[in-house]
Amino acid sequence: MRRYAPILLALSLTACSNGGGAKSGGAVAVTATDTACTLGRTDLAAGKTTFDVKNTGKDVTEVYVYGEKDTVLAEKENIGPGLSASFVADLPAGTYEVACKPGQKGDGIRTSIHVTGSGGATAKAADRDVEFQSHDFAWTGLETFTAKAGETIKFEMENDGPAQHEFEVFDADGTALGEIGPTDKGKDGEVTLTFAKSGSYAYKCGIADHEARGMVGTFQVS
Ligand SMILES: [Cu+2]
Repeated sequence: MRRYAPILLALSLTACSNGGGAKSGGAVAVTATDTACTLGRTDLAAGKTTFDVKNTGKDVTEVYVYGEKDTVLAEKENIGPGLSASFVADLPAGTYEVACKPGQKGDGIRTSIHVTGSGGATAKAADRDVEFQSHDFAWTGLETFTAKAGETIKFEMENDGPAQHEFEVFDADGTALGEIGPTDKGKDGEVTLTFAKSGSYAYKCGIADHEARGMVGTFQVS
């Protein structure tokens, strides 16, 4: 940790000298219809931002924040017609895409967002990488996985298929931490997560009935 301190200091000084533009805070309104995904603003300050989603369409929708290679940094699923839902993304400086997915499928309707300043949970470099495989209907390589509180882990999943699979992680309170989104057979997916608290964390595949078929598990953070 110590060796990063000078870099973080430099970034925060830069952010201050850039003026107030990136500081405009508050929630980002996302209006999702069956054919559009409109964001209240696309310039965000680094750190935690709440996305307030309103689904004014006729279809169930979901909203994702994607990083590089479509890494899922935050998401909210199952937002019914006429309903609202909120989620928080803790983003470091960079360019991302917000996608609404009417019908909860496909690549979604995407808008680029720009984040400036210092902060954001996923800015941390991973302490270690964990590679594992998914297949129908289980994962291989996580059997003995444990972590220490405060650790940042980069999970790299290779999907041996044949079906698409996901890897969703929840903390001891049941809060979604992040996920590797739907990954096709033969493809790789990754997500970097920081485990702030100790406890029993759960993971599952959110596709169709895969959880009921056994794609669910837990690991301990001590
Ligand atoms: Cu699956």
